[in-house]
Amino acid sequence: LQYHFPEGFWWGSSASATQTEGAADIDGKGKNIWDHWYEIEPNRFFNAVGPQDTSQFYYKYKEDIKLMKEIGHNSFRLSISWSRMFPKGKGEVNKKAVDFYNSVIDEMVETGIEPFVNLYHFDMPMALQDIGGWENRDTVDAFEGYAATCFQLFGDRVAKWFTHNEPIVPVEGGYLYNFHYPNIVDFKKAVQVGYHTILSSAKAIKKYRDMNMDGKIGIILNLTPSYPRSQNPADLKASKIADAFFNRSFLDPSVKGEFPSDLVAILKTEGFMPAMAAGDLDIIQQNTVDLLGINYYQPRRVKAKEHARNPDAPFLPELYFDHYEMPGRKMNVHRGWEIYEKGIYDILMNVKENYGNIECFISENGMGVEGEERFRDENGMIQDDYRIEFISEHLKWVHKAISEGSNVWGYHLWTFMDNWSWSNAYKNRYGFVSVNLEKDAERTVKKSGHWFKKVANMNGF
Ligand code: BGP
Repeated sequence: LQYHFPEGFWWGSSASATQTEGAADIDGKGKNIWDHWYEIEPNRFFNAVGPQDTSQFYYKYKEDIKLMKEIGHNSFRLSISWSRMFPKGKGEVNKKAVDFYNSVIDEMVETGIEPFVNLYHFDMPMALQDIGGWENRDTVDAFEGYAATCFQLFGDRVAKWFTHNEPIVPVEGGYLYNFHYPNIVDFKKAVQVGYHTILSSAKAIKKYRDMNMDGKIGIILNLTPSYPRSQNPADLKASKIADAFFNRSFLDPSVKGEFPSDLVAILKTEGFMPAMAAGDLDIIQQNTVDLLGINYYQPRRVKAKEHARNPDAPFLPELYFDHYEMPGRKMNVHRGWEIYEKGIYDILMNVKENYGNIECFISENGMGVEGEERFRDENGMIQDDYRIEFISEHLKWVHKAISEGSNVWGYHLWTFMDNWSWSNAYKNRYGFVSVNLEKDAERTVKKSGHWFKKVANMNGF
């Protein structure tokens, strides 16, 4: 083996409730923002396919968990649907939801796949969105209650918890760049939403520890290493500001318990400091994560601002920098994202050097490809060699980081099986396993799934 990984490395994949379960209005589940948005604007979604048409994990989880085992998984990350557990976001827990998650978790444990459970993956219950969602501090309390219920009900079998997946994405999508509900542009609200999310994470972590649970709790962040166009001071400065807005904004409070001072200075100058209550900052400071999940897809390339600021334009972080397209960059054309494998190593080294080398793992990395059916061979297998190359090129850099002392403990692909994606629906396919939407969501393992099995079983490649 050229690339050998440490004993006990977590091999697996990740997914989320809204993207896989289906059964969106069944067994007492309440609506979340995606159900609602689809109802009022179905054409926003690729081919007008909404979250009720996902891969039917709700019905097929037993088969799926068997398949996970078959392709070498020792762990799998799922999320709990808040609006399935609490149809109104709080109040009485939905017994059918408890039965479902109990059964999924039991099945995983019996099969030998460690459940990594995330509490919030973009899916605000509509009843709470109606009072402002994360804009409203009451949602922080509701989240704490929901989290405590999950710890209580499932914590005997789940030893790895995550409060949020990519908490910056609902801020960007919902309040800055128009790709999540409520789909407005309002930086003041964006900051409040981000702040409440961080507070909710710290409060859930505190709850977990107060309840003396036996396990670890963390957060999953999408980190986009910020690279300047050149080493000119102006480019370097722009890149550092972009890093503050998009990485350190959530990484610093989650791991260090404090907000980055350069970001706070900008928020103060611009008049965007969020409303806070006495004691909040202590809670954030005292309840940092045990474990960090890192989602990595693409870098962020940045250059100094080239045009003067338009005082009439709504405030966006881009007032402080411009995006930069590096000539000759490698692209995933289906998603429009740059592929830069070394980025994963740079993140891990940054976490090692500047974040106390906290225990971490790659919680998402992957390649969405449109029209994969054309790669299906006569035996029915999708020959996704590009995915194998994508994964192995990233794993090489993870391996190098380990050899230089990084405390990284796993690699989860996004995603296990092709699933429904926020606004892109089923356009791009990411899975180790393909899902045939025309044929009762029939699953077939792709070449990458068979390859991954070998990697996981040999602990390297
Ligand atoms: C991450 C999300 C996932 C997943 C993935 C791929 O940001 O955590 O939920 O969707 O990106 O992105 P997309 O589906 O938009 O192509």
